[in-house]
Amino acid sequence: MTTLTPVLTQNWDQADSFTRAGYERDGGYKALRTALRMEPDAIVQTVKDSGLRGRGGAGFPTGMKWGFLPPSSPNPRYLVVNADESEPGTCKDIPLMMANPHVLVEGVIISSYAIRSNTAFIYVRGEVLHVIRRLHQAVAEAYEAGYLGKDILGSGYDLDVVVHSGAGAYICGEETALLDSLEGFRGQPRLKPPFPAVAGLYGGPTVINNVESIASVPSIVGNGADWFASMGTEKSQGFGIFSLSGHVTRPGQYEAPLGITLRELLDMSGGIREGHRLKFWTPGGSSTPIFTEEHLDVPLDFESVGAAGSMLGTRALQIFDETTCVVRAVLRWSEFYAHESCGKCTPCREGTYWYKLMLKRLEAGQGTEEDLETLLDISDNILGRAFCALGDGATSPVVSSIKLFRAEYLQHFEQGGCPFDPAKSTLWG
Ligand code: L3W
Repeated sequence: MTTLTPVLTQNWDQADSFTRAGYERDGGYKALRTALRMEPDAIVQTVKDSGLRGRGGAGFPTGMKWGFLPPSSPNPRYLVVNADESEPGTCKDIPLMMANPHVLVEGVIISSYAIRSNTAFIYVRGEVLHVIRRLHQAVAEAYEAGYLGKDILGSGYDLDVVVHSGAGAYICGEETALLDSLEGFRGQPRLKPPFPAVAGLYGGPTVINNVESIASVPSIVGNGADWFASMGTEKSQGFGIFSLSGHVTRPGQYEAPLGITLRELLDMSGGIREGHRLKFWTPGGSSTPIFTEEHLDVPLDFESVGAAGSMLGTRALQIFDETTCVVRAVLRWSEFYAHESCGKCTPCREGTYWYKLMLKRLEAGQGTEEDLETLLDISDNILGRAFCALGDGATSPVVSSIKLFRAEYLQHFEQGGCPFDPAKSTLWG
C-alpha cells in the first residue's frame, strides 16, 4: 500500500507556512547553505542522479536540461520559472506558491547558482493576483535575509529575482511563448530548435522549469539524490503532487510517490461521492486522453500511463461520475482550447474552432454519425501538425472520448438531445 510523502506540502496546515520564519522553523533555507558550499556542477549532477523529471507536463529530465546550457556564451544566462498554471484541472502550483512560496524561492536560488545564472524570473499567470502578491512578499523577505542580492550568505554569488505577471493567456505556459511574453511581445510559440537552453530569453541560454520541479530541488540537495531516487518507480523517480478534483469526496492535493494508482488515491480521498460511481477521468489535465474505471490500477508514472494510452501530464486527476455527459465535458474543454488558441498556426486555430461548433451541435442532439468521422479527421489534421503542444493537447479529449464513449455520442442524436439531466451533476447547471 503506497502512502503519502508530504515534502512540498508538509507545512501547509500551519498558519504561517508562507512566511520566512515559518519555513525556516521546518528547516527551510538549510539546503541553500549546503548548495553554496558545493560546486555548481556538483548540484547539476545531484539533480541528474536524483532522476527528477519536469513536473509541468512533459517529464523531461531536469538535470539533463540544465546540462544542455553551453559552457560559455556572449549573452547572460537565465533561469525562468513557468508559473503560468492554466491547464483545465491543473491546480498544484498555485496552492504550492500560496502555502509555501519560500520552497520555490529557495529552489530558484539553488538552481540559478547551479546553472551560473545571476538573474531569475518567475512568470506567474496574470489572474492570480493573490499568488503574485505572496511571491513578491516571499522574494522581499529573502532579500532582507541576505538570501538574494549581492554576495549571498558571503558566498560571492549574486542573484536577482523578478516576479513577472502574465496577462492570463494559456499559451504563455508554452515555454517559448512565455519567453516572448516576458520580452514584452505578444505570447506566441517560437520554432524549436533552437531550444531555450541554447537561445532563450533575450537570446541567452535559458533554463525554463515548472514551479514544482524547481521547488523539488531544495529537498534533493538537502537529503541527497539517493533519497529522492528511492521513491517512485525505476524510470519515474521521486514524488509529485496529485490534484484530485470533481466528483470525489475530499478533493485536494495529495503528494505521493510516482506510480501510485487512482484506486489508492481514491481510498485516501474518501472515494467517489456517496452513491455514485466513476465514469471517466483525466490522468494529467484536459490535454491527456481520458481514462475510465478500467484504468483504476494503472500506476501513475510516465511510462505506465503512456503504455495505457495517455500521459501523466500534470497529475491533474479530474474525476467524473456517471451523472456527467462526456460530450458536454469534451465540449467545455474544446471551448477552452478554441478560446486559448493563439492563432499562429492554421491546424490549431481552425481545428479548435470547428471542434467547438461541431461538439455544440452534437451535444444538442443535432449532429449525425458522420460528424464523428469529421471530428476524427479534424484531429488527424491537428495532431503533429500544430506549431506547439496546445493543438495536440486539444485532440486528446475528443479522440479518446469518441473511442471510449462512441455509444454515448450516438445516443445524443438518436434521442435528439442530451440524455443527461444537468441538474443531477454538480459540475454545471
Ligand atoms: C534542449 C533538446 N532542450 C526537449 C526541453 C524543452 C522543454 C522540455 C520538454 O510541453 C507538455 C505538453 C502539454 N535540447 C530538448 C530540450 N527539451 N528537447 O524539454 O519539451 P517538450 O517539447 O517535450 O514539451 P513541452 O513543449 O514543454 C509540455 C502537457 O505538457 N501538459 C501540460 C499542461 C500544463 C500546463 C499549465 O497549466 N501550465 O501547460 C499536460 O499534459 O500538453 O505535451 O523545456 O525545451 N533536444
